[in-house]
Amino acid sequence: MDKVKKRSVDRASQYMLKRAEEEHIPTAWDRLEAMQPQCGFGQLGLCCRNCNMGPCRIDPFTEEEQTGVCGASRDTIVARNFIRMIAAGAAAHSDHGRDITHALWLAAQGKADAYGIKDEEKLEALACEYEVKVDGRSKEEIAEELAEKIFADFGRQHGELRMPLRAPEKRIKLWRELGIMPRGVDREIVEAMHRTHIGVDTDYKNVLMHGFRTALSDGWGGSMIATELSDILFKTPRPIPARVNLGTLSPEEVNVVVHGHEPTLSDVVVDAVRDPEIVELAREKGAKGVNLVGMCCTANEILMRHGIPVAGNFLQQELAILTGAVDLMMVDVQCIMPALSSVASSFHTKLVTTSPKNKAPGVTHIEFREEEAYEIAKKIIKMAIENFPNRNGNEIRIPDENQELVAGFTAENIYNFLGGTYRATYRPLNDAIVQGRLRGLAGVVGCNNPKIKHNFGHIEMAKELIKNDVLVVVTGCSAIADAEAGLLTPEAAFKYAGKGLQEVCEAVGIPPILHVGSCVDNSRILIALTNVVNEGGLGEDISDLPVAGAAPEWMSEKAVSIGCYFVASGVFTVLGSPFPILGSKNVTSFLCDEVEDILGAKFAFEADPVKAAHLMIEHMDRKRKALKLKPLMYQ
Ligand code: SF4
Ligand code: MSK
Repeated sequence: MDKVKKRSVDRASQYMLKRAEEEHIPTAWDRLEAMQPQCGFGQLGLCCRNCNMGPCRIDPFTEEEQTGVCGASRDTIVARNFIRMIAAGAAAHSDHGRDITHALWLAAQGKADAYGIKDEEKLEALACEYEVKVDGRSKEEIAEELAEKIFADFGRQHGELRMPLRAPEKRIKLWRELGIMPRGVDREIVEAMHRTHIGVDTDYKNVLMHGFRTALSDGWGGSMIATELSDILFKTPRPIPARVNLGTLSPEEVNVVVHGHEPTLSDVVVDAVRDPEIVELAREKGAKGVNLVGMCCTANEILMRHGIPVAGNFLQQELAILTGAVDLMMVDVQCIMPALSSVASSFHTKLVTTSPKNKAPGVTHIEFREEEAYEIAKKIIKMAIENFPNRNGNEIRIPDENQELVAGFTAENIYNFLGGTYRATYRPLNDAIVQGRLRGLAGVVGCNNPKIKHNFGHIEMAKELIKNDVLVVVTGCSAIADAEAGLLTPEAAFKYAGKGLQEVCEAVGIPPILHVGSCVDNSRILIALTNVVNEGGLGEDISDLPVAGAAPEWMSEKAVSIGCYFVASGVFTVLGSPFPILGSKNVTSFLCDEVEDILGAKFAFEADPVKAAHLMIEHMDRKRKALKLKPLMYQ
């Protein structure tokens, strides 16, 4: 048992890891072990294979100024590799945003029956921002023109992206002065690839500043578009109770797991599992019904809007199949381990890919088209039902872990819960910070990574922050980790929060940690921070606020982009493991020090989540001092 306890703090995951060990089914943890020692050049960012004169690698131990064949220095190589990670992360989020725009565009023309305009108020507000005429037009006409204008933001050749104009004025001015105001979403990503081609940008600072611009085109562009249009199409979340962990799988029902990121198909699956024909078919096959659960960020999307249970986060995807109870796992894009097909082959589980962008050898592919979303959803669920009788009863081992949570917080509804009942206002939140009831705000986000004990970083950091009167917002796999530890309930405030935060939570009945959605929904945090600035009393820019961000268990390139758009927006950000940049002292000191004078924020790396929380707390205290805020009430 010791080995599994070292791998995860979550009891359900430990239970499944034990099974994996007994049955000799390798998981990500075993593959990480087998991968040791990992490539030191790669870890330090010192390997370049951007052209065929290479690959070139720079000796990290030599004092000599070594270069690649073309003459690229270690600084250039490290900076180039780093911004290619940003570009890939920004591309993933933004392509997600484009797909949602496409669904809205089809729905507006009546070409995708499964979708409709679910939040008209938000549609109209966004239409006004994009200068789309609203008066006297149908919601479909408005939505079609809005979708066209948003498509144009992806490929914009002139001017600036629209959504960054939501940022505080001072920040926009800074971005313009620095020449990093994002232009077209696709343009910034393409330019990142161009600049890092052999023989282009060799000034590491110039390379990195473009990295920030690329990241901004994600956070204030592609991701924000994904969030806003998903709210319009699938409805804006409201606080909603639900359940989490592998114990949400049912021994008596057909279990369908939706995994990945995009809500376009999964949101329709939510309706399809309730279709009488589906329910009847499930009964015919001897099941009590169909149990839909989510995994990773697809889970967060349908949890936030429909209260669908969450089976787990990134490192639990293989473990879900190891229960033997998953009849079908359908996946779309991002964070889907290629290993799933081999784990599934040890059980009766059907794995189905649905995106033309993500197929896997030997895996059933049922291609998703928005125009036939409902029929496709039903086809996949029927396949799951047909597979139910193939379950081997003796093989089923579902852990008994099934925790309550509350999700569904947004930048818009936070103020309702913090007391703004008369008019939409962040005043009560700002006042709580000004008066010292709350120390500040923190966003803890990002993935799991088998290099770090599963969920440990997220949970310990979140607990330390709330204990110190920091209101925490969470997204992605971090949110799921905290939920599994029971931290996303109003009761958690009494158990873990400091007295000031407890009072705030008690007054309005919210958990001390607010789940604000999937990875693209980190854009909600940017909006919430802007609202805090605009409300007044806490400075003129996001970098003035007593706030901080963290990704204690990050692994994906998207997390690199997220970290960079937070720093570029003025948020001090701590990572649980370093970026692969330590091969260049100059790049490291630029990102972890000098950039603070330029952007008002920087990165720090700290593996111990409690120490990392204290770096965030110290930062908040410095900002409180600079703002001359009152001392904390209870600390
Ligand atoms: Fe080597 Fe330069 Fe080619 Fe990179 S771009 S592989 S450093 S020659
Ligand atoms: S799913 S990007 S592992 S948070 Fe968004 Fe989780 Fe990270 Fe994927």
